[in-house]
Amino acid sequence: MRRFIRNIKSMSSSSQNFVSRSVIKKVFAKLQKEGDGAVVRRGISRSEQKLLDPFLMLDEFSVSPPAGFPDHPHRGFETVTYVLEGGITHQDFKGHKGTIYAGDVQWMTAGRGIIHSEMPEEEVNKGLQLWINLSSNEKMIEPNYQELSNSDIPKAEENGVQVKVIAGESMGIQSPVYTRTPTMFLDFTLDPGSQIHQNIPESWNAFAYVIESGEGGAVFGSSNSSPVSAHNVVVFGTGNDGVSVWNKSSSKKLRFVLIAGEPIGEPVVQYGPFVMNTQAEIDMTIEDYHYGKNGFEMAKYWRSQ
Ligand code: FJE
Ligand code: FE
Repeated sequence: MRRFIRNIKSMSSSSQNFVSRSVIKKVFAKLQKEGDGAVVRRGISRSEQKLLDPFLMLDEFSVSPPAGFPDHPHRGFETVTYVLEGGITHQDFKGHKGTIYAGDVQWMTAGRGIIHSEMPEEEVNKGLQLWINLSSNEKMIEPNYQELSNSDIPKAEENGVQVKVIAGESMGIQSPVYTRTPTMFLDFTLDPGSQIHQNIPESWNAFAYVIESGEGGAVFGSSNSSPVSAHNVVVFGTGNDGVSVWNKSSSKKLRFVLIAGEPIGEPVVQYGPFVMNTQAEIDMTIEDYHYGKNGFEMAKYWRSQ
């Protein structure tokens, strides 16, 4: 009931009793090479994994043919690909194939194993890819896809704020995505001069990633904190009601994603695209991949077209 009352409060423009989390770290996502000739801005990497459990990686990608992410494996986590411009075609070793375009989301549970390619469709292809860890009892589940086209994603607008609810709930609307690790993934656009107060469960880890902002526009946590520019990850401390955000630009919209999740609290051992709990499990995964076992049966035969 208390949670419900708070939600109502967060939806209204008055915010007298809303206590925002504060910003504990900012990380500028530097350019780096990944895949085959592709360039990504990596906002979350190993150094943020403890602070941001269950999140393992956030890449803002920009890729043009012939560059891309050709055949590679994953095990032990989920990848969420959100296209901002252009399109990405994926093909996997089980015959799954499809293209997602601007505004579409692919929520892929790699589970025990996927081998796939992710290649650009158009001249300019941009988006975000988030990696979410799975708990030890879900790392070896069957792979699964949830694909949402732009029109399937619930949207709401209120007081100059638009939200697309990719996972979780905001402004009283809910995403159809099933999150094995409880996750909130919201895409906000704030008109100049507008503000939001978004509830987040107290124990969840949370961050924002600024996609675009006018000079001095993006203000997080408290209205007098220093503004954040585009391509920065903003890590919030836990506790309190959620996060407050202001667009202080007088002319430009502010667009950012707000992502939060329930921490898993287990050891993380990562070897590139394999994420398990122990080194022994990583050694086993490398062996499974090499010999085509325990979910990687098709590894020896399959190549993308
Ligand atoms: C990867 C090789 C890869 N960031 N952002 C090794 F190709 C990849 C990989 C990606 C990726 C794909 C898309 Cl569509 C967007 C990405 C990395 O596929 F993660 C590792 N470790
Ligand atoms: Fe991949």
